[in-house]
Amino acid sequence: PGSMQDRTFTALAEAGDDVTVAGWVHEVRDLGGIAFLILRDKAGKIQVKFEKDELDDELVETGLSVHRESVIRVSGSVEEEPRAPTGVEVTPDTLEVVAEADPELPLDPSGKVDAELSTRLDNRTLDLRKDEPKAIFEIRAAVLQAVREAFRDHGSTEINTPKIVATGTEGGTELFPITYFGQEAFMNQSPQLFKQLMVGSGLERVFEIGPIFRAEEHNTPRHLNEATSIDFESAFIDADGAMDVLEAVVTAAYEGVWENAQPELEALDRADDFTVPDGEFERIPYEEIIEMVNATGALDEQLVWGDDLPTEAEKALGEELGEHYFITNWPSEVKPFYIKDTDDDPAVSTGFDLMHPRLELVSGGQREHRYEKLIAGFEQQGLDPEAFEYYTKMFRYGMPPHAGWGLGAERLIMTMLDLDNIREAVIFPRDRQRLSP
Ligand code: ATP
Ligand code: AMO
Repeated sequence: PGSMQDRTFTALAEAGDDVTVAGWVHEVRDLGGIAFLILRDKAGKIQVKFEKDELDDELVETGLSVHRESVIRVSGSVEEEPRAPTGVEVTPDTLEVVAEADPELPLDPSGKVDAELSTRLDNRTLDLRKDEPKAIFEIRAAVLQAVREAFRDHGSTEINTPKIVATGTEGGTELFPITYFGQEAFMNQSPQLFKQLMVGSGLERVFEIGPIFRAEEHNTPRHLNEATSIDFESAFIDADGAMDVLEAVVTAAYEGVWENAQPELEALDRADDFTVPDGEFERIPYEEIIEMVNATGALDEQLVWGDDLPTEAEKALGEELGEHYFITNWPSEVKPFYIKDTDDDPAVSTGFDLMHPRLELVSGGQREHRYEKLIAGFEQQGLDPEAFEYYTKMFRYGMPPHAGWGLGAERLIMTMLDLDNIREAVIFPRDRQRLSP
């Protein structure tokens, strides 16, 4: 047994090489005089050939009795073999069982037997031995890398804000309370207030990719209790400026996947119909959206100004528009205290959402940066401005106009890959029923 480093990935084994490969027993096929073992690793699979007459009996016995999904290490010579799945095969000199797997597995990583999502989530280690689920997380990594690069290209600094906080920001009912050395505290719902505080600092333009926690009571295919939020906030831009950056970031995410994750798109059977957006999404004021929804006739009752969009309305719009679109200028009353009203009409806000035809991806807007107006906004929403003093105080020391948004990473991946359930985009999702693993 050598060190783990001196193994070769299966995909790099070429005819003529002497290699050591290590990985999982994907399959064993015993044809009598000859038998094959398919060994799988991160990079792919390779066939190991057992010509029983030619090999040491003990080696053959070990290789053919090992249970599926055990970890083995094989050293041998690689030869060309057109009938082998990858065109080459290994004739083993030594074979070592590194870690034996139980004969009974809770799910079948070879993918021959389908498993329920809950079984898959309970056994993610085995589940992510399969190409499709594994591809989702390689793509997720490509998305986050592209997003980071796009933010950097836009002069934005990555920050990390606290996840144990003293106040909520997105409505009091969805907070997870915790105790913090005898004091009331909460899991953070959004980095909203902290990212805003940073636009008034010397950093000016910031982004964060981090967890948000929401005590959503309902169990839906598009809500998580712990999600990953991609947040942006910048000094000296308005809502349109924030939407420009959002278009660039979302487009970069699609481009990054297209350029760096082709094999994974193929594994998910998405390579043929994957389209990178053209970088501009239609910006439609809420007022027009209401008319559009009413004109579809999809709802039993007509929407009126001030209504939130029911799911059926989002669905009808998605079908009509067929691609990403913005809903801008939401009524002020449905948006949180930190969203600025338009200058012309205090009933109309600068708040916007980015919609995917299937669901909402992003909320954002220009922020109220004027101290007196901010305090008045708290009072209007029945919040005690004193509890937020750590935040409001800084608006007295030079807070520039600013805008930003929050994009749910899992919703981005879910819509990009057309996944049915948002849980597919999280390795270990948190929902009403699921606290472990
Ligand atoms: P719009 O009217 O669409 O908001 P603008 O050209 O009027 O655009 P300004 O608010 O005048 O934009 O801001 C000037 C420019 O500086 C903008 O393009 C904005 O993106 C950029 N900017 C603002 N803050 C930063 C920063 N911290 N780092 C880099 N660029 C920044
Ligand atoms: P909002 O509450 O709309 O806005 O959240 C922003 C985005 O985060 C995602 N998201 C979720 N994803 C999965 N499960 C959830 N329970 C969940 N909740 C939210 C969605 C949503 O569009 N502070 C503002 C943003 C801002 O104005 O900058 C905010 O949190 O994709």
